[in-house]
Amino acid sequence: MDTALQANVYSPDNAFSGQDILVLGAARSGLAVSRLLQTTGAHVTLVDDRKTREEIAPAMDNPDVAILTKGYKPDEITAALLVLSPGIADSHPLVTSFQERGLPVLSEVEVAGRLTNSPIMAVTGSNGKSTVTTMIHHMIAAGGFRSFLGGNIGVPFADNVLEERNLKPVSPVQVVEVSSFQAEHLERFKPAVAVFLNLSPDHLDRYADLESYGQAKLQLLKNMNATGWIVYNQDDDFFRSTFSSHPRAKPFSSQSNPDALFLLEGTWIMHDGERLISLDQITVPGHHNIMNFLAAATAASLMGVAASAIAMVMGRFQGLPHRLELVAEVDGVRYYNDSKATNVASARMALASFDDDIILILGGSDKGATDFPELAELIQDRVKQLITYGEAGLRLTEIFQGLVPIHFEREFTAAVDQARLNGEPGDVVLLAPACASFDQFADFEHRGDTFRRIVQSYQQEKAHG
Ligand code: UMA
Ligand code: ADP
Repeated sequence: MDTALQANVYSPDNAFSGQDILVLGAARSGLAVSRLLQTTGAHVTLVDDRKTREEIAPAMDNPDVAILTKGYKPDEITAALLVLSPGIADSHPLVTSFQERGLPVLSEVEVAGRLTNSPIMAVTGSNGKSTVTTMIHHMIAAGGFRSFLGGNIGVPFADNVLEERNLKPVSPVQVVEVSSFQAEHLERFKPAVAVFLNLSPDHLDRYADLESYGQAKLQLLKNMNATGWIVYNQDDDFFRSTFSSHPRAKPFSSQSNPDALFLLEGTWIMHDGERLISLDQITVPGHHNIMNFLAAATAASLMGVAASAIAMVMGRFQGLPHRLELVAEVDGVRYYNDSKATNVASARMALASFDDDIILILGGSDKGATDFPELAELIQDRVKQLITYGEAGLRLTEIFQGLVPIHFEREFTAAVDQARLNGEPGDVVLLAPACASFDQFADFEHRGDTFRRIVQSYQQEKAHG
């Protein structure tokens, strides 16, 4: 089998040199892609409709990037190419204006992808992207490559491409988490390996339906030719129907499958008909993390990483913060931070990872069209008390009324305190909110860090009697 490494390298493209480019959105992606473009000789203007010059200037360390802020006049815009930050939808007037004039609109990921000649490993799906991207990154590094980890995970891909261009390391590989937003406005992006994890309802405030959300993710494939590899979840209906007869697609699955490179058999992960690693040696919780390992292992193996290096990473991987993270045990109650469980599918995985006696904290801001009742069966089976909070809290209370005892608190802190009041030895307090965090927090990390701080304050209280 040919490895993706030999197959899918393509030339960097400095065609942005001398071009007049407008970058929309002066946060992580916009700042990073502006810096990158400027170093390739482009004339870059960074525009943000919500931030002031004073807010942007300290973060924009390149004086040659011009800045426009709210209140800018349309005639200040002379660019012939727009680069869009992922958080900004196509309905933005600047996008419409460029499109109406027939001018190109590209995503940050597209631009960065044109400026590297390294193999790109792209990971997409509704849940597990950051986890699998990080697993792959460690496996690729264990295989002797210089692995760059970036994309939706928080470090812009453009920053990593700039670093790679500066460092010129031996054997670089760009491992990139690609959200559906980032997969919009791709034109020539060409991963060596593209991983498709799962599709479940999410971001339905931006997409008309599940089909168009799924189609956005499939944009990753646009330029994959006879040499790249696809890794897909055979247990997922959408991706199975898309890829099952594709000649360059390798499945992973919890079922036995002769085409899979790595398999789960009983309590072993198998490779090439042999036992690779026992599940006893794996510390991250949940069956979904075993599936994540199968996906990551398949992708790393397609890049030529040895199975022994892959197994070593499986044995050492500790999971990421805010994803089913054990924060502490206080008074015999274990507190798990799964603040990143911002949709129903991930909250289901969290609930399925524990037997019963769960005190579940659910709430925050609803992302739109969320099918919360899908949680009902697991809640009824495993949850002894449901605590709802925030903007979506009362709606959640109404939905699950009668199934289990429910308590509503408007404030997050009060919700966690309520969980503590109800906890008994052996219980699990699980923050798996199935909602976004934005009603009370800057992001899911802020919510998870707040949870951690509250739980640590319980520990300190105990320590000081
Ligand atoms: N802005 C405007 N006009 C508008 C709207 C926004 O000028 O009409 C400006 C804002 O003032 C702000 C900037 O645009 O300055 C925000 O851009 P952004 O939302 O794209 O934020 P970034 O910091 O660049 O972060 C993005 C991703 N954000 C989103 O997709 C919403 C980050 O993913 C990603 O880590 C980062 O690029 C680096 O690649 C975050 C995310 O929430 C984690 N992703 C979603 C998810 O995981 O569910 C998809
Ligand atoms: P993403 O980057 O896609 O949001 P993360 O790895 O950050 O994915 O995990 C997000 C949430 O999904 C966490 O609650 C995590 O426990 C859960 N999760 C991780 N892997 C999977 C999976 N394969 N299927 C469903 N949920 C998952």
